[in-house]
Amino acid sequence: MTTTLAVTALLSTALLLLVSGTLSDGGISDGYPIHLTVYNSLSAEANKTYQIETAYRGILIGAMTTLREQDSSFKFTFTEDRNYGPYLVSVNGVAGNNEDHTYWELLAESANGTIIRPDVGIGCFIPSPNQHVILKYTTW
Ligand code: B12
Ligand SMILES: *[C@@H]1O[C@H](CO)[C@@H](O)[C@H](O)[C@H]1NC(C)=O
Ligand SMILES: *[C@@H]1O[C@H](CO)[C@@H](O)[C@H](O)[C@H]1NC(C)=O
Repeated sequence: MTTTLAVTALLSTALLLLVSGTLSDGGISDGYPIHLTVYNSLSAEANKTYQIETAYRGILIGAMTTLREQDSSFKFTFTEDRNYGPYLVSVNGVAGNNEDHTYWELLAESANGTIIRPDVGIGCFIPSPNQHVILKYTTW
């Protein structure tokens, strides 16, 4: 009887620690907006900027997929690379290709205004709240 009680007490404590541990990780957090600019540096076409709602620490491709569902003026296609995940092929009907050495480059503005080139693709990049993300059609 005493053993059962002791074990139960121990288990409850463990469970309590587990729960409080999870909660101190932040619990359930809200998503946030980000800004996405589509910039074709190889044409005179005007930039397009969209505001997207992301999940809390969600990946960029998820926010892009939501935007595509909500706004028919925004389109994109990608292929799946086994090592690096989704490769962005086209945005709004404009596709990169190997012959012309064109591609969609992923850029992001950091908090101090510097434009960085993330070292991962759209399937791994996690935009921060209100971050300005740029999809730039360019050459390599
Ligand atoms: C050349 C190259 C490119 C070229 C590919 C041109 C071409 N068609 O040949 C260009 C300039 C287009 C490119 C673009 C990008 N790249 Co790159 N690229 C490389 C590099 C230097 C060599 C790849 C290669 O030729 N391998 C040999 C061939 C035989 O193997 P392969 O499997 O067929 O290679 C293909 C894939 O690597 C693919 N690819 C290239 N880059 C990327 C990036 C992503 C996210 C995906 C899914 C696929 C992919 O294109 C290659 C040719 O088809 C590698 C680094 C390295 N030294 O390996 C980085 C590398 C693969 N690229 C990387 C990145 C981050 C990018 C960009 C996201 C950069 C950016 N911020 O815009 C973009 C992709 C954006 C998009 N549209 O989705 C990272 C990926 C890391 C990761 N875990 O996500 C690497 C590892 C470099 C790094 N920074 O560490 N890249
Ligand atoms: C389009 O956006 C890019 C990246 O933010 C910027 O450098 C460029 O000046 C913009 N072009 C126009 C015409 O606004
Ligand atoms: C801006 O911030 C980035 C990291 O977010 C850093 O690497 C860079 O040095 C900073 N640049 C300036 C001018 O402060």
